[in-house]
Amino acid sequence: AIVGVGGSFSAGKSAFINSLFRTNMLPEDSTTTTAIPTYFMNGAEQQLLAYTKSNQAIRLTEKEMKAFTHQFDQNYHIGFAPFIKNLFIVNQTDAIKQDFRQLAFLDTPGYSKPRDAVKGKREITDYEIAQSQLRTVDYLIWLVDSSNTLTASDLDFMESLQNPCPVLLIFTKADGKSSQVLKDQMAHAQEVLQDKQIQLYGITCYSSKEYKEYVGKDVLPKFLRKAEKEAALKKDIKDEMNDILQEMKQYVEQCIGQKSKQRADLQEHVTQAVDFLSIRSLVALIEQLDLQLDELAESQKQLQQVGSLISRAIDQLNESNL
Ligand SMILES: Nc1nc2c(ncn2[C@@H]2O[C@H](COP(=O)(O)OP(=O)(O)O)[C@@H](O)[C@H]2O)c(=O)[nH]1
Ligand SMILES: [Mg+2]
Repeated sequence: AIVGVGGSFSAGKSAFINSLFRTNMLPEDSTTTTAIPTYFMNGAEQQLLAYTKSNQAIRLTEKEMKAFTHQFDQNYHIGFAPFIKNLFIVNQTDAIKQDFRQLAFLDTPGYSKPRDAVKGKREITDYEIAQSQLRTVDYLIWLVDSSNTLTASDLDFMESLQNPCPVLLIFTKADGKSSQVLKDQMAHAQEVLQDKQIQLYGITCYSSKEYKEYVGKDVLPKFLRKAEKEAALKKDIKDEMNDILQEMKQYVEQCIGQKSKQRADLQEHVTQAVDFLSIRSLVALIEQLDLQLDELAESQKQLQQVGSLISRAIDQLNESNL
């Protein structure tokens, strides 16, 4: 099952997932957001895949991924987010340490208010990216920085998902806060959530720094155990990830179909062209398409390969656990 992790910019989503997995694979930052929706799961081997907006699948080494998500950002003040649709991270773990067998976590961009529509042309905002990705999750963990409070835009966003899944609300960065402050936060949240179209499972406070829950007692582990148990009865996480990759593969296939058709049309024009100049520009276009078709074919191979690598990593982990 997929556990979506949402919340406003800098709520502590990446730090939260890192703390659950006891890793630092996801970049934590107070200045830039995670602009790339990232699936994070356990496996016996590390696997990293980036799926680009032009439908290329690229396997990355850890160094490459870190360079992209950390240094690239710091050095050039531009993320590689504009080019990447999704990241898939299989976190290498061993059977003893492993907690999550049937759950993949989805780190989402911190949403902010949708940017005003520019006439005619409109950019897809982080808000819409987070929204579309969180619509389909099986469980939702919603994070609020305990230095702020649960806001109307948090509530609007959650309601707008129209996802009937159980929601766990967590006040993050609880370290260093007085328990009275945290209790007040929770009480306020309980109150404003009452008549909302949200399936509230519970509310708690947590410190990702200390791996520790505050005020609430084992609310988080209970929620995760419930999710894990229910997920085991539904669909295998391996199949679920393969479904997601399958969808991407189908999309790539569609692109290949379209471009092949364009190519055939151009070819047809070449045979009918009369002057040398138009033949030359048509041929140049065909060459461009050929390059794109090569890349798409390579992308299909990568998606296929990563699909089986993810499956294998999950399988091996579960076998070693029997
Ligand atoms: N003290 C403290 N700081 C935290 C905690 N979780 C996150 N932070 C800090 O809050 C900032 C934003 O965290 P990040 O996970 O990147 O937020 P995101 O934008 O929601 O993914 C970072 O500077 C983190 O170091 C926590 O539990 N305690
Ligand atoms: Mg983040």
